[in-house]
Amino acid sequence: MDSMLNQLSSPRELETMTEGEIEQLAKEIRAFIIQSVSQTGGHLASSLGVVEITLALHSVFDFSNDRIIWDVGHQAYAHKIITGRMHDFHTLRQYGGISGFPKITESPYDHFNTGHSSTSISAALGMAVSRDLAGQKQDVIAFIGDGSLTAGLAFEAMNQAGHLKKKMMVILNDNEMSISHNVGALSGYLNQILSGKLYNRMRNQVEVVLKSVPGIGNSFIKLAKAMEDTLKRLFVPGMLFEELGFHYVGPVDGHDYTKLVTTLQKARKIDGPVLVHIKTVKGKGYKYAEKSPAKWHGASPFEISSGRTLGKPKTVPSYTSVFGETMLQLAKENPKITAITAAMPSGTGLERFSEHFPDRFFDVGIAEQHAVTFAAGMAISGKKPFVAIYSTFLQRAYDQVIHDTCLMSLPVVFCLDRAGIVGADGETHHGLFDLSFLRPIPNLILMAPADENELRNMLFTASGLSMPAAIRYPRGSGEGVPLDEVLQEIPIGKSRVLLEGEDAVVLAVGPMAWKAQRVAKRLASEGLSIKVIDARFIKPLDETAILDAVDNCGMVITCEENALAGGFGSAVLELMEQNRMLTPVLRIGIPDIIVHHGATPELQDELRLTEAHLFYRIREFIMENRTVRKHRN
Ligand SMILES: Cc1ncc(C[n+]2csc(CCOP(=O)(O)OP(=O)(O)O)c2C)c(N)n1
Repeated sequence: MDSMLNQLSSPRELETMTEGEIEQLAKEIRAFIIQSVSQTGGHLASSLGVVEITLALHSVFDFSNDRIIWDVGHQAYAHKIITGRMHDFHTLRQYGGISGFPKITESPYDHFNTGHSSTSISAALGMAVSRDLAGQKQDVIAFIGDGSLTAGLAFEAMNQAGHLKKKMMVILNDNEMSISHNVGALSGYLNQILSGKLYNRMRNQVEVVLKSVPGIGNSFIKLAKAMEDTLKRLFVPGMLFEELGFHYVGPVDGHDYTKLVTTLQKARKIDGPVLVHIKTVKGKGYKYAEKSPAKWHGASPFEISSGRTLGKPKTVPSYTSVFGETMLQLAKENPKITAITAAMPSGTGLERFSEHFPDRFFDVGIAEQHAVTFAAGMAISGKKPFVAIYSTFLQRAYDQVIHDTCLMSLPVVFCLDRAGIVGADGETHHGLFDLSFLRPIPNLILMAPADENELRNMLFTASGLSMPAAIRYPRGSGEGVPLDEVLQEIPIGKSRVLLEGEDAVVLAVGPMAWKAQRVAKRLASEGLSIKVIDARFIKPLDETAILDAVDNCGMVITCEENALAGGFGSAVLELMEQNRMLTPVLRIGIPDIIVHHGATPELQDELRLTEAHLFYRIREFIMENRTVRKHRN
């Protein structure tokens, strides 16, 4: 017999399915997700946790017309599978394949692109307002996790939604996990919310007990009644949301399909903002993911039976792990050092730091803006905070970097992991803009290590600075270079020469510097003598070294994995313009396009950033300009 999943041709068919059929379908969807992600890698645990609620939502609503915004969007695999993308699932997150996140260009069932967290309620409210202005009728739903709810953005949206009183629904998927365990007072609050029934039962029991105490019982009950409002605040489920203007429903078992359907049907009738609180198990249905949901939040290809990750073990340490180890070393020597993450203790490599220095480590939740200003508060009070945030997520905290840190020149160190192309997560996650958005900020020292040893030395250098600094480094393995045992201070604004040459100079940022050095060595066999400089500093630039090299070599090539607009190459052009230099320049970097998802080498190939491309691009540029020069002479 054909499987339920194979037979499903439209989500509308869910409405007429029996409970048993839905149960079977949920099982098949889970098996399909596990099978598929074991091959491609992807966000496993979050998607496994929301299968029943996804089916219930599609049964009650019709998302060819109604709207749903999946917050972050990493949990939307079941939604993708039942909305026509099952047969493309083997291409998930692959070059040219379907995205790991909702994409409005991919399906009419995806209504808003996501990837960064906590945007869903704002977007849903905007849609609800537009709907009403247009006199339309769709239902609008924001689906948000308890982790994503920790961001200020989500609360800003609820604040306005409670005020506007537009008809909209928020589904709060509470699995007590962000990527790691969810943190903070809100998470504690969600844990304490009792069901309505439980509240009533507790209240009745208290009454019975008090009445049975001779003398004080009745008068105490009167007092308690007078304090009802206060007591309610303690016991009524979801009071926080009620006070924000939402009608609170829940908590509901997020794996009980029938209960979910009746709850959604009732909630749908409420005219105004309603929040449905569901409790789910992250990783549901795959024992390894249920046991270690943080580890299985994002999975590399794996063997299903053992949960073992496939592929060769990495021999060269990643930038992330070198960062984590160096932070530990620095913190042992300098008690002023603190470390801050916005819900990414493992992704940023700070887990060991958190174990060794629990008092000096802070996971602030998904709250990048707060993370930065919180660090600034520590810095102005004599601490040396290191804020570890992926390049793409620091975009959230731009004003805090400028207004709360750099304008006061506070000694915060921004550690930007995942700078450059990140691969399978795609357009929302590439770190392609940080050089452009950080470069104009006064007082900020901006560095990029060419290898993991330089990362260590830059961290050490930054630890001694009395002003703000940012260090950007890529995802994945380092260059495999030996690590200095004794950390070296790097003079601020000083580059280093990786190769001497006379025909042209390559000025490169980050690991592009070693790439360029290898390319230049190959070009030497074609008779071209190319100087290669590891810029190290994007700000301040090593002006003397750059101007000398430009003067001596006569042709300049800049290399960076950052947007060409406003990046390192732009900085070099500005320097040349200030010095009236008309030397030919080739800027290699990311053009003004959206870089999609795929394996990093494939994307680098498309963007002509691989060593092979650099070889031809640099050779062509030198040849062209030599011919022009000959003609002029
Ligand atoms: C602004 C931003 N910061 C950090 C992240 C990285 N991130 C992706 S998912 C996630 C946890 C989300 O937790 P939750 O919303 O509870 O969803 P769950 O995975 O538990 O289903 C984090 C921190 C992000 N996507 N966006």
